[in-house]
Amino acid sequence: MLQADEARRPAAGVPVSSIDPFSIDFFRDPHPVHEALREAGPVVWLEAYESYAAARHAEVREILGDPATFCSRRGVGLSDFQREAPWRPPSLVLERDPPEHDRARAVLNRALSATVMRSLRARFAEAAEALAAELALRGRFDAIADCAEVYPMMVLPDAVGLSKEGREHLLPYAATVFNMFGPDNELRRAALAQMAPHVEWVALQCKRETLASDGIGAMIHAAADEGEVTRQEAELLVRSLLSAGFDTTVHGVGAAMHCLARNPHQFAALKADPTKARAAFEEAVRLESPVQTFFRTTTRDVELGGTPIPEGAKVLMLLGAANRDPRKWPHADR
Ligand code: 8QM
Repeated sequence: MLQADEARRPAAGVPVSSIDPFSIDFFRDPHPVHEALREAGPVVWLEAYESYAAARHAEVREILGDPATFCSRRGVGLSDFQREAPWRPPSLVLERDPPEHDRARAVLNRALSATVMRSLRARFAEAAEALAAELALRGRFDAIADCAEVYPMMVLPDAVGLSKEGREHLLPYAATVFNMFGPDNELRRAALAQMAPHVEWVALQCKRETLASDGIGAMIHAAADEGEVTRQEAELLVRSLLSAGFDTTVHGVGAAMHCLARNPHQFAALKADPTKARAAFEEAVRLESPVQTFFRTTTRDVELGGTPIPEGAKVLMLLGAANRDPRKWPHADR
């Protein structure tokens, strides 16, 4: 194990980058920066954050496949929960490792099972068709504000069983959660400054008394009745749905429309064969990666892509860069 001081510098020969993958400038046009980070090496040292970064598909897969070495329980943002207190009680699925992760995940899996999805399908399809018909009548619409942000709100809150009151907190809450993963920059400070009312509303929504008795939230609380999780754990699992279910859906739907609008031949091919919808959506989330980055924290000294990484290091996975790695897909941008 290295001394704290040594851990703040990479081993000799590790490419060093001054790129800031959390700056507004970077977000404006991430793809050239992603390419630069991929080409710099299998593992890069980000001097701005004193952390490692992996932008290639192979290394990102290796990290994701080895939670014992690259753990989530010390936080999947830049902040190391072993050094800094988390801003909210850690998520039981996102910020846990096996085997604790799997116990919580099993409860969520049941609440989100194929059977449950089938029971929601008709309502979800009806809402999609109604929205599409309305937007088609308009002739011209904003694909994000008028569709990607609207559709999840038409179906998900009712499916979870949230109260009608206060649903406008959902997207700001999700934005807060995502911005809090980042470094102490203006985005994170702005998130901190405005989060209180959203956090308060979400906490109330997670309670069994608030949730409708026939929704996904109630199904999670049923696992507490069985003694599988505690009441408090059930509330945290509902919180996971409210943290991760909306924003990612907005970005997934947005990505799909963005890609189809810019690739008219692909749009025509999809219209000619709608059974390709699932593949088209998968390809859209590969190209646009609704979740762009997560960190892991090393639990031991390890070698990744030939690079030695000490215990207790934060390692940034650039999922959006890995998803366009030409080593994995020869025409990754297409
Ligand atoms: C990101 O459990 C949670 O609170 C949570 C889980 C996943 C995310 C964010 C929060 C992947 C969408």
